[in-house]
Amino acid sequence: MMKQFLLFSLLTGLATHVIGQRTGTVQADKTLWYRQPATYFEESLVLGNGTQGATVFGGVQLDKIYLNDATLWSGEPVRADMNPEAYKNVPAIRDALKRGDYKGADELHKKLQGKFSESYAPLGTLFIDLAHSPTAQNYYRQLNLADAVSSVRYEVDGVTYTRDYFVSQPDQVMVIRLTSSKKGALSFSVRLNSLLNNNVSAASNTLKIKGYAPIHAEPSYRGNIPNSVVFDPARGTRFTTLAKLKAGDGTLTTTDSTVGIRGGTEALIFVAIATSFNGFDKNPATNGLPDESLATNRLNNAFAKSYTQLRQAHTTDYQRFFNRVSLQLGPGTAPALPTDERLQRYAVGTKDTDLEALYFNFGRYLLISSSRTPSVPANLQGIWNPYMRPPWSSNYTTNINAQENYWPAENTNLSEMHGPLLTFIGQLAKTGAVTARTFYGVGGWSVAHNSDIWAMTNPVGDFGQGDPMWANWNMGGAWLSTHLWEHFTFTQDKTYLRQQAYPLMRGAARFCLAWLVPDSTGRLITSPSTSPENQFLTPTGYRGSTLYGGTADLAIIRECFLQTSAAAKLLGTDPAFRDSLDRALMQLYPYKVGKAGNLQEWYYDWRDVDPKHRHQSHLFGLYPGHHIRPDRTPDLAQACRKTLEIKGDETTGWSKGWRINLWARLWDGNHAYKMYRELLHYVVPDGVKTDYARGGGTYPNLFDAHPPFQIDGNFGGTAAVAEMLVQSDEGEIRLLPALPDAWAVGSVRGLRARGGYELALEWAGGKLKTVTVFSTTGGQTTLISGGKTKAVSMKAGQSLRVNW
Ligand code: FUC
Repeated sequence: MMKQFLLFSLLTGLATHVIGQRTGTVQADKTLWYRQPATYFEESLVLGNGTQGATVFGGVQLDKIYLNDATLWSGEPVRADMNPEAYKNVPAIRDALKRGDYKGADELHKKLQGKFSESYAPLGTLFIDLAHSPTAQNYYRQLNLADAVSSVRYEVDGVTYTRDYFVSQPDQVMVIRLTSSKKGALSFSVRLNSLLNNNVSAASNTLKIKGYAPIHAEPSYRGNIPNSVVFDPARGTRFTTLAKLKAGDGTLTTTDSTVGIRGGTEALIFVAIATSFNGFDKNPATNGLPDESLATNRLNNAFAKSYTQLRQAHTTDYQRFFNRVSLQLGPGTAPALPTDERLQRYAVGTKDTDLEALYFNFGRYLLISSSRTPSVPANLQGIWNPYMRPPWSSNYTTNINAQENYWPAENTNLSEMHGPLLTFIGQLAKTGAVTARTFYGVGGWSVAHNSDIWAMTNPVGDFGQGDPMWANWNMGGAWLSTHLWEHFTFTQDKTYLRQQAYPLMRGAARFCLAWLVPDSTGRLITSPSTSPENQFLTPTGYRGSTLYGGTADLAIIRECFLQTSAAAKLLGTDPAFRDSLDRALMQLYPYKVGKAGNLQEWYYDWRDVDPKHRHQSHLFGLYPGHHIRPDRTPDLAQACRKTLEIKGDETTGWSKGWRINLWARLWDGNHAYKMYRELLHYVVPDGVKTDYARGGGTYPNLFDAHPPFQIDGNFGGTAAVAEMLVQSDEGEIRLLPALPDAWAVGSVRGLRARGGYELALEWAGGKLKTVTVFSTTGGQTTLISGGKTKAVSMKAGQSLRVNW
């Protein structure tokens, strides 16, 4: 894997605040803390080892911890050929569009629909009932991003009680340590429950819950339709959760459904979880993994170790990733206030650069904690979901959300965490080949706007019930394939490019090549097309979704072709295919600038039904794509800026995350910063309430509010901070391209740039002072900052410091 740059591997920020051990200090940019337990999910503190997740409420007399496992979903392997003759409707839709019959095209488009995705399932809840009075003094709760441990401390009747919680990747268990300051004052019992079909038992010091996920769960937005959640004892993913107590002292207590300690001083709770999920194409009931023995082995292995050993292994593992990057955005301005109070002060305009860094650090923490399961990427809620029918099924929404989760993966030096998405793409290519053939009548592979753990790729809508506005978009494969190339450009791993990435990129491009048709002038367009979730208004007043030549489709295809062609060239392979891509690129229907100076979203200069719509997929070429840039395509960049101005800044969380990146790519640091502040706008926690109008922001636990909670905004915002500080392509690295006035002084170490570089920057007075470049693979690049350029040529493993 990646060689570590000595400069960056120096452990930073090790002064951790470990409550149980009473050492160290709170770090304003690495500690989330509160003076009260969580009431709402959006106040809880989340932990995870990339597969198992825990949501800690930290209550005084009753502590509640939601448990999750990334591999527990409703359903079973998808039958991709669910609508085998759907493609036969394509010519009729094209004809309707040619006639200008947009209403007819919208109706016919519904014939290209299949089933809805399955749903991420809630595994269960662990309760700790504490046998002391409910009135606590000096309550304190924290999540320490420096070591990925959450802690609670309070006093009851003069006794200090503490709990430390972490979910270990190396040992595959959750560990909770409970203490009391007075000998024998710790008495508690543990319960487990689950919304899923389950069975609880207790024996000696171990609780066991066995259960299984539904065979089907409908998206929550479909409301109370019949059979919205269906359990079948013979089908679906099984799970086992075990909770086992280890007591330093005191008496062990056991009932039918609880285990506990009476009169102890220190105790540990071990929680092991396993599911039968055995891959997207294996039946989890008949061909599943042995969940019970997996959980038992994990439990026994961890149980044999000491707390110190387990905690040390957890911290070492986590810090291997987290400590790669450190960020200072100015002199520390943070008051010693709880995180929720800091957010509220920030919302009224108070300066808090440490809070801005904390949000960035938290985003990296979330990716390390939610994305370490091969082929199972972080979903809409990462891995943290308590609901049977979570918002939008907590699925993979591939018209922006799943991809946005991975925007910080490469540039913030968490390339390994990109892995689950990259390998998932390989599975999508398999079901997606069936989708391409049966829904569109072409080769290659494609993904529509939703997916799930079963790698479903079909357009959703329950065979004609869905609105084409969202159901029929089919550019998910082409968009996802750009992640493969991004991974290569950052790592320069040519073997990966040749063996894994290129064949998949080629398949995505092949679908697009075959799906394109000439317009009346011979220019290549998509038909039918939709522009993610927005609607047009035709001159005759029809509000529609289905059209030909939508700009977003063409922008994504353009990027996909440019990258696939570049990959073929680099690998010296596939000349004929590369030729066909290059020819198609020249024939693509060009971008158009509309009357208002905006980048046109539709083939014609039609009005939008909602000009402030949250999606901005037609700006794909500016970000996450690379083919629109202020210096290379100034007119198009200006049209993108105009589009963003027309849209305004008030929008949902993920959309703000995206727009900050777009403003950064327009090299407008102050506008990017304005929107970053708005992303951190305090949102009152209130459970699951979907409210597009209320505007996105941040809950007390720093979770992104769509609203409701959706993790993509966290990741979009994290990526954007890096994008404001460093931008790169294969030939150049721009340092501080979008530095806002508010971050006039600062430093960052460990960000990555395309071409295989790792960087450390220091700046003051809004200008770069020094840059240290480390090259992992060797190569040439040009450093650019503040109107100066410097070409560098480096050997693999070389490090170069430049005083700017
Ligand atoms: C898309 C967006 C919504 C939401 C959902 C999960 O449909 O338009 O805002 O983020 O995905």
